[in-house]
Amino acid sequence: MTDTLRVAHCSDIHLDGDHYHHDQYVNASDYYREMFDRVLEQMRTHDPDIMLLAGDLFDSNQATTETIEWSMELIADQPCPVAMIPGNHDCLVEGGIYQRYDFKAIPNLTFLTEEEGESAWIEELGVAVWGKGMVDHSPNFSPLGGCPSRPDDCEFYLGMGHGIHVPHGEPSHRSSPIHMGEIEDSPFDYLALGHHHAAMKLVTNDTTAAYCGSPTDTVGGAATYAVIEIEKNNVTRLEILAIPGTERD
Ligand SMILES: [Mn+2]
Repeated sequence: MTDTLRVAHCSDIHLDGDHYHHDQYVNASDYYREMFDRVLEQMRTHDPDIMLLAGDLFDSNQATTETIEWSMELIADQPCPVAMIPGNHDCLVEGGIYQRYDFKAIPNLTFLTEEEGESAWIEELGVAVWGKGMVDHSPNFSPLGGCPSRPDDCEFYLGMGHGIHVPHGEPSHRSSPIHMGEIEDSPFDYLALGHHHAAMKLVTNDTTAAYCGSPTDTVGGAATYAVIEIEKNNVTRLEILAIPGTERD
């Protein structure tokens, strides 16, 4: 078992999106697919023990069969365990992608889909990972609500959540709120967040969390992902990194 857990965190890929058109792509969806491929390639350069995908892999539940099957093969091809939650764009609606395609059959993928939240173990790493499956992106959905305390026998405890960051003192009428107080009180060594496309580090005395940004949106200044190193209850590295060549002037 490892003493230092290396984590690579990506979110908000929005496969089959059509928000960005680039001259070099005939179809907008080609851009999203290429950037998912490229961010995984970048993440692999850090030799991660585990990859986390924190929601919105797809831009909508109308993604094409070709893109869905391509993404399943790409996830399966990664050389390490991958943990994933759905987001608001690919939430667990009736007839949605994750009902039609069995992502849980991907051997290296831990897909957390319970509406009340669920924990899974990646035994070979001593990792427990917790997350929720979003069904309804509404003010009533609390992405971190009810997260369980740290299991006694895990070496590393990871959390995942997809929703809007609510700083201290702000009203909470937004859908899928993640309050700063909840982040501070959360029991995880690292909390991987998704939904904001601009990366944001949220580090307190007790918890290290981050929105890693998006590999397909440069709203935060570049297309980004995060790399984290954890040494037994102590995060020693949290870096937001840009996919080379995506930095905006
Ligand atoms: Mn989202």
